[in-house]
Amino acid sequence: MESGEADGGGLVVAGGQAAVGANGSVVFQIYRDGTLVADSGPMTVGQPAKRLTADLTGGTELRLVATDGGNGNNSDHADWGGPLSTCR
Ligand SMILES: [Ca+2]
Repeated sequence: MESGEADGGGLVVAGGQAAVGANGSVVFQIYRDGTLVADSGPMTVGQPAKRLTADLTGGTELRLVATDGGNGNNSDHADWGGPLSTCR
């Protein structure tokens, strides 16, 4: 996902769900200006979606990242659902 502005402070809430295949595993992360501000931890197939919340105050760039969970990308599939940002 491309960057978004959080001028003057903001909050992002996003859900993530993994993965296709028995061996699939991913990690969802939110970065504010290159700093990790939320991390789902490892997620595997069959787990319910997790909601991540991050404070974007003072940030100028938001990145939503899905990694391979540290074990390669075999069978990995990651979906971000309904990212929502708010300004205060
Ligand atoms: Ca993986």
